Amino acid sequence: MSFAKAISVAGAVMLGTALFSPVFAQQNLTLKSADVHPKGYPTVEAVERMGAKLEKATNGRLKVQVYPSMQLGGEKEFLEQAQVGALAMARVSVGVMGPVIPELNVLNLPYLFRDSAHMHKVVDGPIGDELLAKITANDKTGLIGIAWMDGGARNIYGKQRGVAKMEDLKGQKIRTMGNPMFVQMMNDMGGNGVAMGFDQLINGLQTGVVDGAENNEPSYASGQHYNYAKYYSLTEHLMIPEIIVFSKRVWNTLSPEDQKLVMKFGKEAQAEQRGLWQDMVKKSLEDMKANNVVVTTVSPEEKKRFQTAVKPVWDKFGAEHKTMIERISQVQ
Ligand code: BDP
Repeated sequence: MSFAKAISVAGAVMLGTALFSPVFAQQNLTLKSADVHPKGYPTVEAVERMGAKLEKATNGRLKVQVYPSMQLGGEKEFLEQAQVGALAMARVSVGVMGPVIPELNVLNLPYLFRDSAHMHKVVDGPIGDELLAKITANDKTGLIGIAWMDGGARNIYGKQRGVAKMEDLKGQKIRTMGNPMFVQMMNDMGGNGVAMGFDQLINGLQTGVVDGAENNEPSYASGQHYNYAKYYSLTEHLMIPEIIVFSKRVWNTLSPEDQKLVMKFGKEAQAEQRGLWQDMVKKSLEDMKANNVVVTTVSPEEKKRFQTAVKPVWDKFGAEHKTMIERISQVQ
């Protein structure tokens, strides 16, 4: 073979390589991910484990670096950063995703799920897959839906007193996540809803901008919110799944093989996080006890009253989700 021919063959091979096995298949990349929770929290741990698997499967080519503890701000900021590709992944609550992906807002309706098992069944099944696909299909948001995480049930906590009935919420300013649905929900439940980022909450409690908030035991305990609000009441008004989203900008630089790995390990993270969650709830209850938290139970009758009280939220925000609500209620 002449020298010139050899060069042109090499060129054709290189061109072929460029066309058929994209250069991005071999890139080294550290995928940045963010979470409001600290290291050791079930969602942080699950994403770190997902990263370790990804690193092993790609011989160190792909790594995940989780930025915990609101180092990168609150969840609204995470979504913005993922949209522009500054973050590859974000673990956020569906609470903040609702206003961004309208189809997901159905999961934010108060007292939607009968119990945790119902919620798990829904997100693990076809409805869960369908809703993740809605994120990916949404052109405006620039996000890919990867996996669901457990967030237990949310309960109200405050500085002044426990909430055994609606009247106990009177005059209390209660922080909710930034979603108009929750502000109205809190107002309907008898308090005054104040939307605020999780990253603003401790300051809000300290300065008296709010008298309380609502969250699951792990968020309350790991954030040591009992230092500012000791009364924790089991209203269980929301059972909001959490979610891992991926930046489309970063996604499009990954080879199809790498994309498959991210999806696969994401699904595994979803299953693994559930066990971590159970342990964390137990640990959080112990921590709350050790810190003299006053836990108030809510009788089934009073829970019924709360459910009736939030009907206007369903009328206003649920109407567009009628079919999905029906499908969710049929999941056994
Ligand atoms: C926690 C969620 C977290 C939310 C937070 C909140 O894990 O994603 O940011 O609640 O209330 O339970 O903002």
